[in-house]
Amino acid sequence: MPEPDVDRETRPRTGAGTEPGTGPETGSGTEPPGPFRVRPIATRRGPDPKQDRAARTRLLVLTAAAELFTARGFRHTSVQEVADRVGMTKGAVYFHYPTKEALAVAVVEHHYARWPLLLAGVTAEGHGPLETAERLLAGAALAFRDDVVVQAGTRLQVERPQIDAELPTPYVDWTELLAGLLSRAEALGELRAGVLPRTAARSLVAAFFGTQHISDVLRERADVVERWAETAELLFGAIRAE
Ligand code: LUB
Repeated sequence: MPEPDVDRETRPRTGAGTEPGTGPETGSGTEPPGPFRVRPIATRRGPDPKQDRAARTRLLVLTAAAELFTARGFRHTSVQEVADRVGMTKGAVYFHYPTKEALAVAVVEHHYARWPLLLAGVTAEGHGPLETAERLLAGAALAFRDDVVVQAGTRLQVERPQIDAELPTPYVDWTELLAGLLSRAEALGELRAGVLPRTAARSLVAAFFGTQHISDVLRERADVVERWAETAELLFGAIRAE
């Protein structure tokens, strides 16, 4: 008999997933869909203090939910606990996120919205594609250690069978991003002969996921950066051309 969800008796669910305005504010909404297909959110036209305050409140609630989801998981986190953590009423939280599922979807979307920012930063450094892939994953390891929204999104993706909402498909965007970089590396002769870019990309994602998970279970990710660095040295050493 599955454990009761501490929050199942919440308000009757409105629309599946999340309400408009609860996902990450992402740029102009016209970005071409690429890896980490984060739902574009209606942009704000000009300074609107009321909307800015609402956006700040949403982020406050989302961060509190991320802290609780990371520590306790989806089932054992109640919307009342999220409200208490930010000093709001449950009703006020529901105004921004109509269900706990909507909160979970928003947290996972904010998790993925981190990566285009990381990608832009590393890309701006102007390294070759293989070096870019290596630095991207090293940057991700730092985020897994230090960013509670990244940590919460990861736990929620593992608990997705318990969450009655449509969550983004995990792992596929990182695989696509790395496969693209490794294909370019191959074209530039940066890859060892016989290394298949998409195969190597899948292996890197699997190794990264495993490394961060083990570090989480054993050390709450305190050593994830060091653990990934040693795994990355092995894997990139194996795929890099002599
Ligand atoms: C990454 C997680 C945790 C993959 O892409 C994803 O969905 C991921 C969350 O589900 O690790 C490794 C880069």
